[in-house]
Amino acid sequence: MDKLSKMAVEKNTWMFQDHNINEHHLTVRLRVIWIIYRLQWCRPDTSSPDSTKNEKKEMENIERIHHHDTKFIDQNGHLQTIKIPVVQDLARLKILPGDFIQNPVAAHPFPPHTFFDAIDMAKLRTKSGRATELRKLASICDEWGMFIIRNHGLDPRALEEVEQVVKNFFELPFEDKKSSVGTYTDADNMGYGRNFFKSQHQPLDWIDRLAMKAAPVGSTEGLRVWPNNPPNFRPAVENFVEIGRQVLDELLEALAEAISCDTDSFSRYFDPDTSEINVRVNYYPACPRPDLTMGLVPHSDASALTLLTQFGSENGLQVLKSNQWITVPWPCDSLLVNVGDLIEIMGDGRFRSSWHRAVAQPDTGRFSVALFYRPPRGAEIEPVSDGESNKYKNVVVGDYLDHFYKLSPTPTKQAIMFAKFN
Ligand SMILES: O=C(O)CCC(=O)C(=O)O
Ligand SMILES: [Fe+2]
Repeated sequence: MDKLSKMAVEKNTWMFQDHNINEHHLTVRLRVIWIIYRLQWCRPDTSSPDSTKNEKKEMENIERIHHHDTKFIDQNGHLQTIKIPVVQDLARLKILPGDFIQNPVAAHPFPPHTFFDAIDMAKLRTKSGRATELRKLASICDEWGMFIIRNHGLDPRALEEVEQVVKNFFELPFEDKKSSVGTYTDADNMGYGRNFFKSQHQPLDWIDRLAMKAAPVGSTEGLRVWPNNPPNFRPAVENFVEIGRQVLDELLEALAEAISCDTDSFSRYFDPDTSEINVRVNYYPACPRPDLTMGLVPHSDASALTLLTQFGSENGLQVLKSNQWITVPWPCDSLLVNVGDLIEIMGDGRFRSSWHRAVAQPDTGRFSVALFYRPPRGAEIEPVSDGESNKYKNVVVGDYLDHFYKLSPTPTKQAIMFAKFN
């Protein structure tokens, strides 16, 4: 039996243990044998007179699934390529392969919504309203590590255009998507394909994604990073990046003021010509069993701030809060800002980056578009100080990013330890 199939069988066996079913019971034994026979595919039970027909259909379906050639650096430092099924195809066929199942099964319910006040950027921009809004900002960040913004002034048509080009891109046939974006020869996690991938033993996320470097301008010239189809993809996303950057710059100042630091304490590391903005489009197609898999595994962002818009569904983002995963009550018509690890370092821990994840939905697809904003790689961050000894070290952005990506994904928030004094 090949490794993938063996992993799937182990995972399916796990499901039975998890549900406390007596493994010695005859029916369970039969079922395990049946799963072994079906190897890696986890699908609704097809033990019926039609099963041979279903098996045949299943084999035909499997042949219709495209694969991403996913590159990663193995433990010996060698560049490897592995084929991973395109989730959009799996969704169309309503199948969840065993290697998308979390082990142990991440039986995550969809926790109840809680109230999540939004930061009113219009008030933040007034002399009289700023102080109140700053207090709110500090308190929401403290509680959630992320916040919603409203009245931000971003042209709604610009956001609609982003939604349109993203949907148009993912509606293209697989081969057109591939040829629209081009291929990548390294493992820098850019382009159309899989999310960050580290090892063959890692459960796969229910996600197809498209990632580009949007700033500094010119960072991807010569590389076919931007889709050329739909033709207005790049201008629409670049426009979002530029107007999003203005809001992020304002928020960097507001966050510093919110903890009574100099206004430029965070913004001083940024430079319009050299700061980086990476764009990641996350697509979580409707999933036949969202309770068994994960859209995007738990992580913090390796940014200073991340600006996010979403469409398709509202219930995909969860944040760890008091050791419980909570669905973020984030309406589609507002934008969300995530505090990233670099702000945690800049603020000497006064702000904590959020530990968050995304789950797929049973009957609707969901998209999010994230702008990851950070200083240039060469910038050295010196955490703010209140006269006491600092909790975080001076860190060069590029060193932190190298460490973050070498370590990730991790089950808990570990990368940040790199920047902390013990
Ligand atoms: O899909 C989402 O809402 C979250 C995406 C995210 O966390 C990321 O791209 O880093
Ligand atoms: Fe994230």
